[in-house]
Amino acid sequence: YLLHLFTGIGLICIIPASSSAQNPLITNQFTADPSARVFDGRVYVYPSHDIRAQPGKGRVGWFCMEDYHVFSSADLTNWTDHGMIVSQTQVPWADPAAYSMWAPDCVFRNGKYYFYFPATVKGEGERKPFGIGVAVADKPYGPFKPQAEGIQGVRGIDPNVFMDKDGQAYLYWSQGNIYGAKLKENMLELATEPKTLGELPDKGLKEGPYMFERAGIYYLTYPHVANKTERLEYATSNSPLGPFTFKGVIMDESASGCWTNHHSIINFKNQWYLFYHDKDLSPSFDKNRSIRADSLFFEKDGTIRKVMPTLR
Ligand code: FUB
Repeated sequence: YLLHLFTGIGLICIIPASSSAQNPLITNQFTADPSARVFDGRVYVYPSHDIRAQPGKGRVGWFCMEDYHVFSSADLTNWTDHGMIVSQTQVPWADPAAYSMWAPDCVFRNGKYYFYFPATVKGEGERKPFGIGVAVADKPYGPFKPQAEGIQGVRGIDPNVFMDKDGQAYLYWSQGNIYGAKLKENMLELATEPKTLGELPDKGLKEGPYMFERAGIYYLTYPHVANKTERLEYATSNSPLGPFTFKGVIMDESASGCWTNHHSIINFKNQWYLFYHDKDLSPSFDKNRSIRADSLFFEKDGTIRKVMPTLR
């Protein structure tokens, strides 16, 4: 059962976990591309929201997303759906009928929450490029106000923002390859020219970047089509903009039932976790995905042990 509560912000839905199931984390809708963050002792997950395309609504057989929800949990078991936070019809620069609200991210800085999302730019003819926009809120669950324009100088998908210890913020995104740049203090503009990040595998689509730092090592993690479907890989550097050196695989392609995989990595209560997705609630259609989480471990030398998905 689901418990719905009306609040000043929107419809909140508390999703009780069943007694034993851990994965998938969310069962009241399809979710994908989970960007997990820890804010004030709770885990907030900002996923894509897959729906089923129909004639006249998205491209049948393809990804179809019109909005975003945010979910939170204090224990990674009981999740609250805080409701819709941004919709394609609220973004002034985005095509309001493109159904292309792909993988987002959210970070906290100077008392504000900055939500980064890709969407199709309206009015650019047949090319239909993706841009990346920002919506700003005072709370991690909104209300979020989308900026009037997308980030200038960025075309691509899968935004990820990394806040370094010195307070410098970096934006990463993908457009076939992975790009990165410094963000200005306002979190809304690039401070440097976009650049590629070093010695990543040169063949095969790389997307979904996620950056984190541990013990002075910067980890650039990303899905890569090394063979037929995506696997999660990582590269390391001593600097957030590289050059990065390829290190290995975090999750094999054979571990996933989807063509895509997309992830984030957090430390919560002294345990590292990998958030990723599969198609648990839609076994026969891998564009209707569901998010999962599993523990992640480091070896003594800083390398990442491969994660094997668990369902319970
Ligand atoms: O969810 C749509 C796209 O699929 C994402 O942007 C990619 O990372 C892949 O997961």
